[in-house]
Amino acid sequence: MRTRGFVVSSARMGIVVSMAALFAACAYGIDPDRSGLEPGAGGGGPGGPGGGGPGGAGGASSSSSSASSSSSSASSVSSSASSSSSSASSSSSSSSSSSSSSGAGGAPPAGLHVLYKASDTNATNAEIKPHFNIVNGSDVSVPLAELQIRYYYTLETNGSQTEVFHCDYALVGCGKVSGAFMTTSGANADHYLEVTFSGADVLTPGQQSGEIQARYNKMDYASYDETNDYSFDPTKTAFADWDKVTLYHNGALVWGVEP
Ligand SMILES: [Ca+2]
Ligand SMILES: [Ca+2]
Repeated sequence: MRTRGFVVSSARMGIVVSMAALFAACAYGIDPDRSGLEPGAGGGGPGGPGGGGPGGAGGASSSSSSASSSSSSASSVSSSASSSSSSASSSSSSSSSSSSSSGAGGAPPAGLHVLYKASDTNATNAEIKPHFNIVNGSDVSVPLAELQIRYYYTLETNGSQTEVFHCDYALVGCGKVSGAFMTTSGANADHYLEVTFSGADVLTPGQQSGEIQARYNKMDYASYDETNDYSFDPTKTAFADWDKVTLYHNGALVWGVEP
């Protein structure tokens, strides 16, 4: 009984051992699978994040490009804002943009003109006060120093024949504005005041010089008679185009009609 029982038991042991071996084999067989999954899981890992990454990156880049496009539209707004501010400052500090200018030897830029205003409408007193505002209606930047304004009149023979120029105000600064008196001939004109500019200010397309308030008188403050002056128009008490005030670019007529 004991022996048989032992045999049986040993046989059972054998079964147990063989089953243990099977389990061990199975367990061993699973290991490779597991090790195979690991690369798979590893591949899936990188694949997931990798595929998601680029996709996410693409989404991110599209959102960033839309962000950049909105920022570029923002910059265009700011550049237009800066251009409007530069036009507001009327060429006071735009010397750095003096790149394009009109060719020195080329045709004068078309579209430049000068606005005129009669600040003193009394035609028979001792002062003449023409105010000007140059408008760059051309498509190129023009250095202010390349422009000249002429205001024509007849100089009465009473009193001093020497005249004195004053700049009462100029947006660009009166230090950059000069006035000279020249003789000429024509209907209602034997003299003209020529206003010239110095400095590096540039009028970009569409920009204005801003107000230039000129005034002049005879040395002894003898009276003028402006009723016979070519450029005088007492009806223009606000800035307006006036073709009897002429504008030149490097000495070439670009606006107005000479007497
Ligand atoms: Ca006057
Ligand atoms: Ca006169």
